[in-house]
Amino acid sequence: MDLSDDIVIQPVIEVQFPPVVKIVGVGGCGGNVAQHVYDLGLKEVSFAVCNTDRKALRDSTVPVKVQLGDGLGAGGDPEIGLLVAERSAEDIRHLFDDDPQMAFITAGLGKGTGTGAGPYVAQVAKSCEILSVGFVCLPPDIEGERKMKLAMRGLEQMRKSADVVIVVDTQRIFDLYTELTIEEAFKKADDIMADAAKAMVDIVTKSGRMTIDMADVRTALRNGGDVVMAYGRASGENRVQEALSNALNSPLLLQPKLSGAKDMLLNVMTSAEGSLYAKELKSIENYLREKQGVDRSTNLILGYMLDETLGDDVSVTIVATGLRPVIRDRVTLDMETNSSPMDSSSVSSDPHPETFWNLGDMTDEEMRTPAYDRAGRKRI
Ligand SMILES: Nc1nc2c(ncn2[C@@H]2O[C@H](COP(=O)(O)OP(=O)(O)OP(=O)(O)O)[C@@H](O)[C@H]2O)c(=O)[nH]1
Ligand SMILES: [Mg+2]
Repeated sequence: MDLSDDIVIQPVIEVQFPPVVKIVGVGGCGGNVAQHVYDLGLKEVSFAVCNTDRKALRDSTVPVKVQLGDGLGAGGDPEIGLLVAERSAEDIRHLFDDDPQMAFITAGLGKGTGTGAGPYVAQVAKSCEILSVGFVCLPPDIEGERKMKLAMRGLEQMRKSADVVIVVDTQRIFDLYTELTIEEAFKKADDIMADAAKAMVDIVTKSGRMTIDMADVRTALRNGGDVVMAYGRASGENRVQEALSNALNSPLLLQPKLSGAKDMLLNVMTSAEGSLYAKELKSIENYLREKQGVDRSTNLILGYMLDETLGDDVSVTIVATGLRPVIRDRVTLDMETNSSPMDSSSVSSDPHPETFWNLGDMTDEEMRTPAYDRAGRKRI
């Protein structure tokens, strides 16, 4: 008998899995952050950039690009940023055709494109049933009060549009790292974004004894508001405490402590060789209770997974919701109340109720209708 009669050779089918995370950079800053993370070559992450600035799009090596408007910029006006994004609604929707589980929409707030179009893109991701994370950078003091005010309004808008928001305060980076060049300082913000994306990919792709899966992440983050995502790694006798403190004592975290967190995902990873000891688990609990003031009201989801690249190290990733960032303690932003120190929750009321600032309440149908039609006027 000819052996080949019985053997059915299956064709090799290449299965393309959707990426875990998509990073969409909106505007100049957003595009820079996305570019930096793209250059790191992370697995399971797809990338796109949207901008009103054709030059910036031309210079980007991120493979998917959406030009908003005529390509000549938004002139620092968030309403223009929003209008041109609405006109490109279909292109923006197609950005999510690769069906990621989570999308980070990254934008610098205070000018036109990121502030206006960033929340819109975040809302589109959310309307596609993708967990939508806004990752925003606030302007440094030197750019003045007007930019900061616009930024705070953009932040409120992002809070309405995305499931959760991570805030990076660029001025804080400049204050802390006075000896760094501007480029190096910006890279600090880029690194926070990269760590957050990597942490999410690890959570979803690694396996282990106690896994956290995407459903857990969704439960914790759906409409979770402001979120802390922190990552730390350490080795040695006190590796667990040190990894936790590397993650949580970062001066760039705008939430001073985790006490009061609503939901918390805590993912611990080691290699099989460097496995976690029971006493180390106890010291994690002690650290969170004693040093961070986390009590039993926080819904803690614990994961323990294996990553063979870690050797003797332990890594911890913490994602906590329900903690408002403390944004600045020296800039007075609310002219009416003159209140300082300022928490971002005290942003004053909305001067443009008909357009930009009401995006969060829009229906899907309204999202596809340009604002100039909704408001009965043409701006551009
Ligand atoms: N952290 C960080 N902030 C940046 C970067 N580039 C710009 N910014 C800040 O982000 C804010 C918004 O700036 P851009 O992103 O350039 O503005 P845009 O969204 O392109 O808006 P228009 O140019 O008006 O269309 C400003 O306050 C900048 O200081 C960057 O690479 N990293
Ligand atoms: Mg720009």
